Amino acid sequence: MPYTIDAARNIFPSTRSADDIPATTARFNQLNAEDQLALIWFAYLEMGKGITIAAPGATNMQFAERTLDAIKNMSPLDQSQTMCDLANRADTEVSRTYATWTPNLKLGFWYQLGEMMANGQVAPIPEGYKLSANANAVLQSIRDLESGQQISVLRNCVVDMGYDTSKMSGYQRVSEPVIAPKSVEQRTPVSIEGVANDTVLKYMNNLNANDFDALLELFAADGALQPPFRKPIVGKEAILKFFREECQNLKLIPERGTEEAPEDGYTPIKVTGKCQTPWFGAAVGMNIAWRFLLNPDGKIFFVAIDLLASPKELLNLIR
Ligand code: 45D
Repeated sequence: MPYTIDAARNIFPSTRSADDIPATTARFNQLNAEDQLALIWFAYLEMGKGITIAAPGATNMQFAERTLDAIKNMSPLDQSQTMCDLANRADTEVSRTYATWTPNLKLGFWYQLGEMMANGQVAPIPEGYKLSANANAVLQSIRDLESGQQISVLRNCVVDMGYDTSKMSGYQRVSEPVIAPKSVEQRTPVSIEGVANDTVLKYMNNLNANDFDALLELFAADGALQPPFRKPIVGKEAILKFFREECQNLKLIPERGTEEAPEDGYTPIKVTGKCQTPWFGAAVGMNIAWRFLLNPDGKIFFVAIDLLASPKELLNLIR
């Protein structure tokens, strides 16, 4: 019987992902807007002592520029209100514009707002702001996470803000420009202890080179990719859109893996290792598992990317 995507999601079921991330995100989303903004501010300040975030490039921010300027020109009261509206997912012009942006644009926008809050151009979190007991508990949970999990929670919080796109019609999604793939001389091929499979190696190398067209060739027509804590993205067109919007300049550092015997022609392969985001570079290495299922033609029928519960999981290659 050929595999379904639902069945494929369960390959290597002993893989433990970092469930604290969705749990903490859900608790954050229960807080009121003032608490949300203040909590992120405090978390961001504390994290900033240990790791530096890379400023987004100017070309990448051109789409958020008008909104940032509009906020800069508001009264401090309106600035605070605008930020609360974003956290409340209120129906305002700024919240609607924000909702059309890709995650990286949303992060870059908040990066700039944070700078402006620090230098006095935008209303800061009031001095002496006291978090509610619930908000304090969420902040403590974030402190207790490893850094790769902390930045994942922050990213989730930012991505969830703004008006609900499902209530908007006829809008155009706004994303950063797509950069050219790395030239052949600039590429450094990966090697994976225990895995020599060509499709898997090419997956890593093409993603590291931003070569999304070549990467897409590795997928089956009905193939799917499941990002951490998300539903599978199904079909080549949707996968290419995802790569262009959310996967530029990632660094995949696979370490080891295992290739199982095919079942009905479908080969399960698990790889573990690190992944770096351009926002934090080598300062934050996220512990990742890739769970591949290749079809009888050697194409990717399914791949799940999991953020692992702990570094110990990097050694878990059992079925
Ligand atoms: O509200 O193989 C203030 C895939 C206070 C692709 C603020 C992948 C007020 C396939 C501080 C101003 C992508 C799935 C806010 C692999 C306020 C594949 C600002 C995995 C919000 C491996 C806050 C990739 C700010 C992965 C500026 C796992 C926060 C990538 C900034 C993971 C937070 C990337 C930032 C992650 C977080 C990036 C920049 C988790 C970035 C996180």
